[in-house]
Amino acid sequence: MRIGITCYPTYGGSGVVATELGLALASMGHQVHFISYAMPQRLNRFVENIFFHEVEIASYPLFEHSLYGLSLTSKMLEVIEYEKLDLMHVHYAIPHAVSAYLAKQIRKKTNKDIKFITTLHGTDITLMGLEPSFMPLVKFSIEESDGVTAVSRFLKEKTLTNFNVNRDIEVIYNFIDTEKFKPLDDKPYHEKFATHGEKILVHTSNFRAVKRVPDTIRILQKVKKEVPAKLVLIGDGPDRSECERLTRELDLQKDVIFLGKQDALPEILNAADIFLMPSQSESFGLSALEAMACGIPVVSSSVGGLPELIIHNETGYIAEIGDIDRMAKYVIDLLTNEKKYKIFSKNSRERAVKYFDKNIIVPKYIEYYERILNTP
Ligand code: GMT
Repeated sequence: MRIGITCYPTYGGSGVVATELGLALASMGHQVHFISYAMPQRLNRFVENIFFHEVEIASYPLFEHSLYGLSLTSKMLEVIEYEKLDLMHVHYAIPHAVSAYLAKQIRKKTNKDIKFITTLHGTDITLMGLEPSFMPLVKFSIEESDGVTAVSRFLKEKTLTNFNVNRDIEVIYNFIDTEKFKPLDDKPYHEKFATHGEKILVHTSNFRAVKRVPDTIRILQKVKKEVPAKLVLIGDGPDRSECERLTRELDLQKDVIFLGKQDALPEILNAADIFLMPSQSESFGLSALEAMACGIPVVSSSVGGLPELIIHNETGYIAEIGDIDRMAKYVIDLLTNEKKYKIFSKNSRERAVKYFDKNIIVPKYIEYYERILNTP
């Protein structure tokens, strides 16, 4: 197949899923054309069967604000026509699904068609999509997509109820390469972080309010009262300054390590003992899955799709949003019970391999593409 993929190219889960999907499809011989305003983060090398088409953003004194959605439609039309695409797959509804819809309508005018599939990832449904100004547009683009997938059962249900849509939505979970994300015998960074043999807590995100990163620092403060521990924070975003301020306020500068954005995730995750995900909202929790595949138990909030990924009392623990006392208690429990820790670690890895490996999930996307292409 010749597939066009549009996603946000930045350090977020939807971009990661789209890029890894494109890479997997290309390795199977499909031709994949990424269409976005920048090269997706994980696409930083030459790969056979992968092509990148940059959306140029028109500038003109009259256009005080970017016309990205329209420029994207124009680029989609060009790539669909000249690269003879069979299908467009857009990730994150706003504005990608609307741009694809427009491209489809424009092609129809010349008696040509292009089918497009929209994958809903999270805040396009649970946060941004609910803004009154966006809501009708998101609802419309979901209804008009030829196919729609959601990354968890939770997200599918939210879409059907929040937007009052009546259509099929296929649940296709996030996936990872469990050969890349795996427990390593050699843990090169563990001693660098744990200079005095401390336990290591890790969190990785884009530091948006929805991730509740300050909770991880407060959890560390409580854990440290019982177990020597440090917190490694990976990623960057709007809440980082507040997190650095909180770290100073709690006098934890020596115990919280801000790494910023990092590429060597499997190696860094392998330095960890526990992964924290205290999110306000989380449709799936890709970064928790990455940790689980490395054999790191996760302590998280009970929101969204997290209970579909993390099995309470088997692969980790789940607590109410903001219940940092309970989350800290769970962390201490795991860090002070070696036998239990080993079982949770093994369960985490096994669950990631059995249910969320790319070799299990990518074929589900291909089957779905074929189903949509074969639907009249
Ligand atoms: O919805 C977002 O915040 C955007 C998205 C991203 O690009 O970071 O994250 C979502 O998509 C991921 C991949 O499907 C999911 O694993 C994340 O749980 C989800 N984030 C939220 O729901 C907050």
